[in-house]
Amino acid sequence: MLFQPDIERLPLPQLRALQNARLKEQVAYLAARVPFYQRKFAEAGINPATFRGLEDLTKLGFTKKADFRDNYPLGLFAVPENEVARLHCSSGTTGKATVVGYTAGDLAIFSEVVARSLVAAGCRPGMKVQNAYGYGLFTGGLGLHYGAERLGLTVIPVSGGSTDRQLQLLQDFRPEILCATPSYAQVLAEELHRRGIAPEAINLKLAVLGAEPWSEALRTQVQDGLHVAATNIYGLSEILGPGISQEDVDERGTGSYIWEDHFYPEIVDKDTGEPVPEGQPGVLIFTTLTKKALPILRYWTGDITHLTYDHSVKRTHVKMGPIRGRADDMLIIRGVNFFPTQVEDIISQLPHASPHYQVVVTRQGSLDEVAVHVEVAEPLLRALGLAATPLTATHVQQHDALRALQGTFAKKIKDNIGLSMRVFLLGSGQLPRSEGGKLSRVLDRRAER
Ligand code: DLL
Repeated sequence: MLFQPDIERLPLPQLRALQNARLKEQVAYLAARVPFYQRKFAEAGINPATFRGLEDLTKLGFTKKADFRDNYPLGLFAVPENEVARLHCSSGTTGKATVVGYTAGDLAIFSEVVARSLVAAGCRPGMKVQNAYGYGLFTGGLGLHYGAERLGLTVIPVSGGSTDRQLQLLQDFRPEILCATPSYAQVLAEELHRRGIAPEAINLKLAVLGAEPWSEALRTQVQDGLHVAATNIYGLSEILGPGISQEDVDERGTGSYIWEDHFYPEIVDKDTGEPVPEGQPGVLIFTTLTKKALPILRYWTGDITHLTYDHSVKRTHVKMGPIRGRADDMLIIRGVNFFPTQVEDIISQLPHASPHYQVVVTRQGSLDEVAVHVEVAEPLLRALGLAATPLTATHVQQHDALRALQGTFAKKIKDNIGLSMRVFLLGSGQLPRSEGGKLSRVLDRRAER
């Protein structure tokens, strides 16, 4: 399976006709099977028998994370349990997990769109891939695994973590492709450098990075450090998992193609829910067009981005920009709006800070207070003999390099964002991660008093 022009270059009128037909089928299917959607159709005054397709879609409200929680565990499923071939959970770190499921047919589509994504990333049958996404309930590990097998790659299913072993395998098995979160790819690049292993001593050529927001600065660091072309892969469990959109290796920096034959995207205003014009930022919404176990209409991802059609490129499918933050992550602190990714941009300019950070907002009296917790980069910790111990305020007081990092960081935040934030330095791995290896970038504790 390689580039598929009949799907990826389908002229827009035909793509719309395909989406329309599939959406009508999906609505009729849900109307016959899922009480949650039967109620939603009734509330919106939609008669599934006369539903016209895309033009009627916006009459329907959104499906939100809370709807999964209210129907925990399998209340939104459209098939009996014995037709569910696999279950996964999304990586939420608070409350009940979001449970998602797939029929055997859904899994075939999952593999197909991941394989298609890997082709766009530059992967070709016969190459080897080191898959450092977490295996388990997280969709990243198994999602990339089966997509890679479908494409005809040799898979090294190492999962996340164990940096020593990752580096060993990179040298011994010589894979051309690394699949990992961008922050972990950066850890590997730094470790390679620290151990004096030349990027040429390994055989990597491509990195397929996703599952968390990342910046162009991080792309440069990973590309330079590992000698790879790094592309973005995006997805979410509620809609499928990885493979909903993917950047083309020759069009890096111009957005990721959304596989529109399976997922219909919209961008809406985060306050009004109304559609916004092409190119404008808003909340990304997805409707599944072909899923059978858990079809979802108008899912509110909470991710902020924009969509653009670019007719001069390889494919007709729409491109999404990078995720600039989440609707529920945009913070208003003492009247200043800011996205945690602004903190990330500053961190990427600080050589002694790692990309692992967390913004914590609390309220003291009537004033909002913001603290940024950031893990110090490993090389500095090692140089100070602090690699194995949790970092405390006393350590920071004792070492000039740590005090300087703390001071510079706080000053840059004040200068660039216009807010004073307290900066706390931590040792590596001290911030809590979810099973998928992800960090919640924001803890908003203002309501907890
Ligand atoms: O993270 C699926 C995935 C696995 C994607 C491996 C790519 C690679 P969830 O755990 O359900 O699924 O988390 C979904 O992660 O709504 C975004 O906020 C964020 N996210 C995923 N990919 C990207 C990306 C997987 N490329 C949530 N850039 C999504 C920015 C991303 N954010």
